[in-house]
Amino acid sequence: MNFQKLLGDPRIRRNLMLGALALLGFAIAILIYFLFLQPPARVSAPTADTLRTIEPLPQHPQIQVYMNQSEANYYTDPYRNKTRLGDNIEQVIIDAIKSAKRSVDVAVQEFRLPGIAKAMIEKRNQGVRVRLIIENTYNKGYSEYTPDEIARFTEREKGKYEDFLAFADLNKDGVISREEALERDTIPMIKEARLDYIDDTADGTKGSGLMHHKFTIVDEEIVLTGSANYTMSDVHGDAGNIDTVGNANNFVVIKSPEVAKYFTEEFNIMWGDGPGGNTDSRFKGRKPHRPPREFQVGDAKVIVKFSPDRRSIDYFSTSNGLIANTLNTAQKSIDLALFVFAEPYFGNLIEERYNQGVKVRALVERGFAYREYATTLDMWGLLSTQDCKLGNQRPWAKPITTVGSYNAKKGDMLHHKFALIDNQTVITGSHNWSMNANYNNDETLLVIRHPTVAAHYEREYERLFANATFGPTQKAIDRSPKSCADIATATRRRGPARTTTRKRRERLERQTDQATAPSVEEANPSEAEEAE
Ligand SMILES: [Ca+2]
Ligand SMILES: [Ca+2]
Repeated sequence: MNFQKLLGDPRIRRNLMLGALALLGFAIAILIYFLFLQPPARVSAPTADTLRTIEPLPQHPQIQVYMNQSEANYYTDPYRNKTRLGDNIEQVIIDAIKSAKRSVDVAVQEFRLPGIAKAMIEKRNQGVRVRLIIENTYNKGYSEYTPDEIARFTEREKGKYEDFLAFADLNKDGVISREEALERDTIPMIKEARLDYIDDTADGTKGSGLMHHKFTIVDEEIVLTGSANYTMSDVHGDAGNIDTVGNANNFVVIKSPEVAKYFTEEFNIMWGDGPGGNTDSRFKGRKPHRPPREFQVGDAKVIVKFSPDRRSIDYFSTSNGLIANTLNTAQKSIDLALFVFAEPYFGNLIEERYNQGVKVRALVERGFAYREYATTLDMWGLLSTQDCKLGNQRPWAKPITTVGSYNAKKGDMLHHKFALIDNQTVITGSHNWSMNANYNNDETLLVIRHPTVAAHYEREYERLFANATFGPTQKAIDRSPKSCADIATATRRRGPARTTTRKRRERLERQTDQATAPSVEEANPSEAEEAE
């Protein structure tokens, strides 16, 4: 039987044809699989399915809490397209703005999130009254700097500028076009849209001190506030560093017309008659003193205090006084998660509570925890320069081991300003635990009493505490003053702090209060005297 003869047989020919077709179909199927169906070879970011999440906690009906590093939720950051654990604080703000029927008032130190800017512009275009107050230091879009100005940037500013380029240069040609600026640079965006906004020079001053608020009011019914500025680094993470997930921040949404009206009052004092017109805006010490105001929000208590106060005001009527009074109520536990801790008087109070059997834990951003002025030093039994300066000179007699710093991802910081007392009461807001916040800046301080609200802070605290480093660094020990007399001598040799120029003092103050902690190594000894 030869081959020719085989092919001549119609049955065999048909079988061969069928076999070839089957082979061809199989080949096509494999081709389709490889071209279209195969999962991507490089899994660059975790997907929602691969992220480990824990059960979300119940929310209080009128006071919702969000944490941008929460492990009970995940989202995809719309700018870096990174899927990560956390609550999307920007989206919470956008959704609230989109729900507005009458008004949107935003007072935020630094405003750089385009999604929020777009939502505000859209609302304004629909006829809703939209107003914005920012800190004058940030009243310039990065795309608005001239090459000369960029060349004069400090290292830190250069870093921020690089992040902006990574964020805004959408077609990666090394240049920020007008179109790109209007997509990613909020200040040109709001100028182009002619959105009503002012900064803290609207009172006719040069804007000394910080307009440090971080709140949004919608329809004078809902207040959204917390520790986060409206920036990539405080909310999602740096554009130039995909590994970052944003500084650890907390955020609350309070649905209460009474609370919202009180925030609107604060906003209106700063706003005056708005852009142009009279210089009737009032910021910082020009605002009237208002003692803490207590509100009943459902079954929760909320105390609101706006900083700053003049130094002539009785300490216990100031924001720091409210913190002190609240710390004094502690019966079981005090947990601190603070960006800055430079208030030795709180150190004394907490030590007294500790001596009464209250459990004390403190986590401070590592860029500030080991500074000479930090109250963490006091808790470690070391003298701090701030302690000396206030004539306190009282480091803890029995130093504790539960004081340290949170090991944030490189590039991220602990930016909270919260305390949790007896797992029932939360102190939070924009107000850093410093004299500077109390006397120089526009700040929000909140005290919230409710277990459902407190549970969110407790969970966040345990997360932070599980990934922390405790005790002072050797450098901090070496550098801490051995006696306050040493500091007085050193100060005389250098010349008193008061002789520094106002400009320099303001710069140092800003360094202390912004989300810009230089590394411990960079700490400038002369900064210590100015740390308040
Ligand atoms: Ca470009
Ligand atoms: Ca200012």
